[in-house]
Amino acid sequence: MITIAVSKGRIYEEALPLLAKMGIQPIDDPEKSRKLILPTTRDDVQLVIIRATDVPTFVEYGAADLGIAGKDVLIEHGAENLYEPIDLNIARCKLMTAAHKDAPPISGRVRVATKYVTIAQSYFASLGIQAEIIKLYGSMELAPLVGLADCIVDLVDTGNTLRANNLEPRELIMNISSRLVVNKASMKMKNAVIADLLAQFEQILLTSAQS
Ligand code: PRT
Ligand code: MG
Repeated sequence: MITIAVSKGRIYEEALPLLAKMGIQPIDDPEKSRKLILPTTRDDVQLVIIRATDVPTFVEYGAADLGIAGKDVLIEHGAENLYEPIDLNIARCKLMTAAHKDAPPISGRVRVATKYVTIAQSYFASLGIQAEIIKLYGSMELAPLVGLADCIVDLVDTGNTLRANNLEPRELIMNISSRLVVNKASMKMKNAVIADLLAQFEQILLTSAQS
């Protein structure tokens, strides 16, 4: 059995068409069903539905053979213990700094609210900016509005969330997309099946890039 870890929401929605092209279609809809393990139309493949930030952990420990996770999550978690063979180019967005639209440019000493503590720390260090990082688990946009932080580090797609809160994007830290990750032991022990799945993923990405 091959277990693939995926999170609900945007990654699942964008991964589904790719998986379908490989003949892997979940029997239940995870947005409706409460099941956390979803059998698929391929007898030897099942999906486990978990939080986006938990995907690297499940794959690292071999609880899932494969996983789909955002580059943001992989960097923040540390992905040395995983293989990351394929950029699936889905769930794309930008990791950026953002601040109140009337706030001065970021400089000197700053307070930064984010859930990406590790990325933010090394980003500001690389610029020689002294940053005090405040870890939040959500609603980062609120922090500058209530005086908790001077700026935030967060994902931006359309920019609507920032705009709705009188914030504006400032500096691009990195472009983000979702990656296929593989457990290192599975890669050896289940090599034939996994190599075949990787080749199928690559073929599908190639075909969709050409069309
Ligand atoms: O939601 P939950 O707390 O369960 O977990 P999560 O937020 O980690 O999961 P999810 O499904 O929201 O995001 C999973 C992955 O999708 C992330 O790790 C990214 O790699 C990727 N992704 C792509 C995004 C976005 N685009 C995105 N826009 N993740 C989050 N957002 C959020 C962003 O944080 C901000 O709140 O959407 C808002 C901004 O969107 P715009 O369009 O208003 O700019
Ligand atoms: Mg979310």
